[in-house]
Amino acid sequence: MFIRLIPLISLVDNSTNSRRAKAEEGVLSVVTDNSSSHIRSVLKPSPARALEFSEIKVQGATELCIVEEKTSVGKVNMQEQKIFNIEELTELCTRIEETCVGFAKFNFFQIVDATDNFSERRILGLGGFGTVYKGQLPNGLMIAIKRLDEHATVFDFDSELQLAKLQHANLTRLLGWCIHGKERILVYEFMQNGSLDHYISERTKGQVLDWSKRFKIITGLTEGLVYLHKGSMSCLVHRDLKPHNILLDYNMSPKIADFGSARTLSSDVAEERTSRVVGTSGYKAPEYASQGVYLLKTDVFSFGILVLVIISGRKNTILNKQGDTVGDLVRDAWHMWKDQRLHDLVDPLLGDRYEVAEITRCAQVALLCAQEDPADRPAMTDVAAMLNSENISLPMEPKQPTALIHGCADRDTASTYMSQSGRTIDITITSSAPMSTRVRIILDPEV
Ligand SMILES: *[C@@H]1O[C@H](CO)[C@@H](O)[C@H](O)[C@H]1NC(C)=O
Ligand SMILES: *[C@@H]1O[C@H](CO)[C@@H](O)[C@H](O)[C@H]1NC(C)=O
Ligand SMILES: *[C@@H]1O[C@H](CO)[C@@H](O)[C@H](O)[C@H]1NC(C)=O
Ligand SMILES: *[C@@H]1O[C@H](CO)[C@@H](O)[C@H](O)[C@H]1NC(C)=O
Ligand SMILES: CC(=O)N[C@H]1CO[C@H](CO)[C@@H](O)[C@@H]1O
Repeated sequence: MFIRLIPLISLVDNSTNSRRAKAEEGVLSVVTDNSSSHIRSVLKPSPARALEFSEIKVQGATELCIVEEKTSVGKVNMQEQKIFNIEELTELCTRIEETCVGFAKFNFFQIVDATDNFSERRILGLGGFGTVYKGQLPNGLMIAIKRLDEHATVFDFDSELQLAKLQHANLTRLLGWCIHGKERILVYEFMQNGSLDHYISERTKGQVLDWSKRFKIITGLTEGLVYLHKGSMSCLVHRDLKPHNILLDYNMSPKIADFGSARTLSSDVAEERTSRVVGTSGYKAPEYASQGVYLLKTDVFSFGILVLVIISGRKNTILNKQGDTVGDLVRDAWHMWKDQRLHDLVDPLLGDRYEVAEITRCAQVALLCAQEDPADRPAMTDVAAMLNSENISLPMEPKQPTALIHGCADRDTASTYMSQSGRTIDITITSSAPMSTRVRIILDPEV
């Protein structure tokens, strides 16, 4: 037997060039680095042992992470293990093309022309699973082209395709697809004003966003999410809402983008569980970050954080070592609300040029959304109603986030999710270190 190790995704700070996944007990030892796409390594004593290893050590994390009760990983969506197959994908795209107006097949040469043969000067950004280029069609229309890299799984492509069926002014439009040899490409409408991230992280640009623009972004996002959760035929949970995934058009109207992590739920109260926790620290809801559980309320949490970030211009930092689940921005905002000094939360760039009633209302609603227990969070339809209401008092009050554990230097929390199907084992390792590593091990019969 051989083991093939393929890094599916690795979000690592740049200083960590090589990561190490090592099973103790001398069963298996594999080292990956930045250059390898896959490594073959001989598996020692018996193949069955490999499936038993329970301890994984990651360089950079100080503690061993224990894979607990790996049989109880919950209801894992089997589609997540699907192996990429080009014919199947082409068939799927063709089928969607037939039913979705405005979704079309692009010729590969059209794409090459539109991007000057994927010129570096055209790169808009690097996403989780590929590179995004700016392109122009012969008729002048500007487009954004996402070229998936070889590590992207069929599922990453599949999830994005869900967007083809959705049409709403506050979601980006998926215009088409192209599969050519190994190339998997998606074509989107182009957004002139880039992502919200730029305006939040670059303080000089933040000046551009006055309160009325920020308020418009908040209400636009609300509308987009109401549609995503309820308005379309299915209940779709985005799972990775953050400023980077909010694009702004020429009017500074927001559009939700990047559906690579989106999942369809069977109903608006359904809960699912995954072994592949994606999403971004500071925006991930506690139930999702710690247990891989996601439901519509998981997006509501991220929305709450987004609103607090838009109001304050601050980041939400999770203090993992002290048992923090919601982040420092939420804690601070809650105390300001309690002490009736929400004005302290407001981005200094806004000066006093804002509507006190509007900002207070947005902050209160955001705090309701960013509560630890999903059951306490309002649904997006309620959020929309609360934001639209003139009434100052809200029907509920946000609960205080649980206290941090002070004193004892808490162990670094690290968690590992493992799921197994047939010949593949997927492992997700999350730790408080600024990295998260996902590996897939495929067992090949000896040749
Ligand atoms: C991997 O990292 C090393 C050390 O930083 C660097 O010298 C090397 O060029 C990198 N390899 C690739 C393929 O990026
Ligand atoms: C585009 O670039 C690739 C590699 O960079 C090259 O092989 C190919 O010939 C180029 N195609 C055109 C049409 O210029
Ligand atoms: C947004 O885009 C429009 C059109 O391209 C441009 O006129 C405007 O200055 C941009 N706004 C910002 C804040 O960059
Ligand atoms: C405002 O909301 C409070 C609490 O829900 C309610 O008691 C009150 O009647 C509402 N006022 C108006 C004018 O709707
Ligand atoms: C359909 C819809 O609700 N579109 C909204 C998207 O967001 C902008 C900006 O907030 C609104 O003006 C649109 O009405």
